[in-house]
Amino acid sequence: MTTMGTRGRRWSLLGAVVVLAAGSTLLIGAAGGAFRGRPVATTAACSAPALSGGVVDVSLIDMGGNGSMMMRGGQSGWRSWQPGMMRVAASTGVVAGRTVSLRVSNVGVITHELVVLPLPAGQSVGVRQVGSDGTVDETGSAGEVSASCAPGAGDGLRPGSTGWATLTLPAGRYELLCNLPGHYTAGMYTELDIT
Ligand SMILES: [Cu+2]
Repeated sequence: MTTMGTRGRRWSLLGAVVVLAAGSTLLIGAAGGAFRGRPVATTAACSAPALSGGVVDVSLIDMGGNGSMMMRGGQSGWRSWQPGMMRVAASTGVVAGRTVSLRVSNVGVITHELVVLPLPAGQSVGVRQVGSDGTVDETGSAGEVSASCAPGAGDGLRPGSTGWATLTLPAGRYELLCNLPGHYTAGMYTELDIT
């Protein structure tokens, strides 16, 4: 939570931090080229700049890569993920005020993302219909964090990296979820309410 007293100072630091974040992205891009062809277990750690509004820290968690421990009945790919093997953990389930910043860290070993979908009245998290491709319908998405060491949408939040987004959300209930194939059914969802 940001107090009025620290807000001004945080904003004054924002410019410098953004420059640093941009530099980190360039370094990671260079590292990706150097290590192309090798499995990338982690990427360089990075941190988000100062963020406005109510800040929610989100961790994306998995119990390991697509290896033998994740296999089910000899199946491979997303169908091998079992419920409970992945998780979205948020630092709070309720934010007061419509400006919400999501600071999302991938602490797992495979790529994830975070999508914000409004929850229909009376609907619980984790019950959306999953298509044959292992994903849910993102129609009506209120935002996404899926870039490594950068804000907003990208090609996925790589292991060890952080992404972020500041959203203006109408009051209501939302579901934060990872919509990579099979990750929703593996347990990657949680509720965030805006009051
Ligand atoms: Cu995921």
